[in-house]
Amino acid sequence: MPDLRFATCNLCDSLCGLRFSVEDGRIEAIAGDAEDVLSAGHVCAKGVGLRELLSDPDRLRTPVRRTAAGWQAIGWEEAFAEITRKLKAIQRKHGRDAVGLYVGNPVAHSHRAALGSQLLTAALGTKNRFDPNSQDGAPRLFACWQVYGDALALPVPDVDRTEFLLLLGANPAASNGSMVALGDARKRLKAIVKRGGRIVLIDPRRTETAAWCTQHAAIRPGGDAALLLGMLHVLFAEGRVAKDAIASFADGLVELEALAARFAPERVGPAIDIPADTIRQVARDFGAAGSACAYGRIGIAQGEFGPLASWLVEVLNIVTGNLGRAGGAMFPSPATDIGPIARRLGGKVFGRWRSRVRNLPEFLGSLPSAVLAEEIETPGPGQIRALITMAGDPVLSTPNGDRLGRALQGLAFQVGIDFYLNETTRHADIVLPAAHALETGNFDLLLLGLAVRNVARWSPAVVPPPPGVLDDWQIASELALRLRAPWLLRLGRRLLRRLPELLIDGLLRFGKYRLRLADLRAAPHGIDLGPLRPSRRQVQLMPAALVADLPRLERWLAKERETGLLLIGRRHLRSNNSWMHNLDLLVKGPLRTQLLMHPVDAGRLGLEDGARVRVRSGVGEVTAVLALSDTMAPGVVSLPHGFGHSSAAETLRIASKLDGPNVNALTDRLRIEPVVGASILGGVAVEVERA
Ligand SMILES: Nc1nc2c(c(=O)[nH]1)N[C@H]1C(S)=C(S)[C@@H](COP(=O)(O)OP(=O)(O)OC[C@H]3O[C@@H](n4cnc5c(=O)[nH]c(N)nc54)[C@H](O)[C@@H]3O)O[C@H]1N2
Ligand SMILES: Nc1nc2c(c(=O)[nH]1)N[C@H]1C(S)=C(S)[C@@H](COP(=O)(O)OP(=O)(O)OC[C@H]3O[C@@H](n4cnc5c(=O)[nH]c(N)nc54)[C@H](O)[C@@H]3O)O[C@H]1N2
Ligand code: SF4
Ligand SMILES: [Mo]
Repeated sequence: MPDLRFATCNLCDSLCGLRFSVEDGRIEAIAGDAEDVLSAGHVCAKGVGLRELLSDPDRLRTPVRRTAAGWQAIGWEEAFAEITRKLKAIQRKHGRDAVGLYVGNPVAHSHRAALGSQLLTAALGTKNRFDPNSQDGAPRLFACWQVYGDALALPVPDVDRTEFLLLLGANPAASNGSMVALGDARKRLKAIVKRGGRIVLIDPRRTETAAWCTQHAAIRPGGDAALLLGMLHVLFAEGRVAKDAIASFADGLVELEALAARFAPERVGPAIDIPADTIRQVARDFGAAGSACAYGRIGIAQGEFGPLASWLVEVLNIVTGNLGRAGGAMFPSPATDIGPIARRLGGKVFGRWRSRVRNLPEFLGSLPSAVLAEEIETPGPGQIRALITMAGDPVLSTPNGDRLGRALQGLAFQVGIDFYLNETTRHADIVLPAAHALETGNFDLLLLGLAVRNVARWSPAVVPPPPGVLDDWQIASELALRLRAPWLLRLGRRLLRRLPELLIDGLLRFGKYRLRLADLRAAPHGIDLGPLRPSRRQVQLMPAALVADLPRLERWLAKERETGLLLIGRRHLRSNNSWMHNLDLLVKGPLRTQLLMHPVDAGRLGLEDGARVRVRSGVGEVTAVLALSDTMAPGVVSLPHGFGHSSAAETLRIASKLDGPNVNALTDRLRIEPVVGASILGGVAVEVERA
């Protein structure tokens, strides 16, 4: 008889509770946990694919060293000793900043990896720390910091009660939601329509999510900030702004009204390809709904005006009286509130230091990834000579990634901490294998604070790690202490190993619900702490740092339209950023990496469905298979990111056979929005021709 174990999937923000059948220390089957307090049985193909992930023959199971004769297995002691010696020598000779650190997206879904990466960051003491925020969340985190005074104050849409949801640049039918834990995106969004509510989708592509919505409007890439100003114009002009209700906690209302007055729908409509009448209608519907919430994600964050659009989403929710009320945009009350700690440590979170070559600002402790290659390539004091990557693949996930791949070869020393020898870690001198969260136990510190119900959930280890494999906390804390405080290691690795759980227990005990980790351990399906609670906080509607970027938007609106094609991204349910591509279960079936193009554009270019095409941007070119699709807005084409594994033929034996290019060979590291330094990865001007 197999053992049943319950744990949360940590692959995406959805936080599905899964049921694992375990026999002889191996996972035999995975299903959704029908009793899970948040997801109630939901699981997607990736969650089922966790079984293949853990047993993937290409997964690293021992530290390895790159030699002229290929990869050589080495022991942990040898690996730790060599890494410590090399990093110390480089920092002693060239200063702390000579060692760079890239901490990738999966770290956000594992408390042991997250805490380990923080300790390693502190031990390295380098200004050259990087993470995916500048490709992802930075515009929204910056906007929320400006509006709510706290970069961790992130409201989530109260989807279970809302009457009207406005989705901008999000495709939850593929991503399962982002910066919000929905448990079951499909069920929750479909329920809105089922109970008579509406969902309006703003996206240049009529995506899989459009089928769940009551209305879709195809927007010109980058147009969301202008659209939102057009909507605010209508709401103010028609007296639908809840002025009295918000006056006591919102600053800047008068100035906001004056600003919105300049953006009549008739002015912005032609520039964003959405008719003025549609802008008016969506604004009126939003304002008239009993409750409403706007929610914007990657499509707006990676756009030309990511911070402006992210700011205006918050503003729209606030001025319609939907902030902190049921059915609106609400602040979760998680069992562990890291906000107060972060605030105490925080203070200023932006521009405390700048990048050496291009003078771009730090945000929340990290520099924009777009400067990584130049910081490695450019000689002089402070040059990056050694790099550690932990759970990331910046060669595939950051702009001009192929150039970064070349720059890595000039490093004196590189370390990777990963399951795989991927396009980035394959350049490393030493790669350390990490255990998966299902092999160590996990608490999703971050996403539990962004769930659409207040829930608490501990995930115990489901199976043991492969013999001898350490987890991210063990690896990062060992390195950190060897670098800075080796004497602490003598206190005992047993205590050190348990430290993350002791910390979680402490956070729970001091949290709102006075829980203990033991309470969570005793509740395998999680603890439901109720629906989101109404709350109120002081808001700044017109933050100077964002207002300062409006003239750029005005110029964009006034500018003559280019006629070429604009490239946007796309996600697929069976893929996860740059990985999960080495699992046959997930990648088998039809090709999913084509360049999507509207038939009208293809006709004009004389291209037919299935043709191999060359896609060229200002910085690079790739080839892809063309697929004609009237889901695309004319003038807009789409490619998914995270592919381009062909160079890893020996170490990613399945992924390397996939026919998909590295889309970040086309994105430009110099294309940065000026507010927070985020990369503009959307709306890339490209030319397409037969290859
Ligand atoms: N299956 C799967 N799930 C994932 C991931 C994955 O790779 N695969 N990645 C995870 C991560 S790290 C994240 S951050 C989230 C992201 O989650 P989402 O934000 O939902 O990301 P996408 O699915 O890329 O949806 C972005 C949408 O924006 C549209 N878009 C592009 N440009 C514009 C524009 O200018 N304006 C508007 N309005 N729309 C635009 C695109 O057509 C696309 O449909 O997903 C997470 N979940
Ligand atoms: N053009 C374009 N570029 C994009 C995006 C886009 O939409 N368009 N999206 C951006 C976004 S939103 C993000 S978040 C980034 C993501 O980009 P990255 O930050 O590079 O993250 P991933 O691609 O998820 O990195 C996956 C690596 O982490 C390893 N890994 C997974 N789990 C663990 C773990 O628990 N421990 C360790 N040690 N390793 C682990 C995997 O084996 C894999 O090699 O990409 C960004 N890049
Ligand atoms: S939706 Fe996300 S959390 Fe749920 S099973 Fe799929 S990958 Fe895991
Ligand atoms: Mo992301």
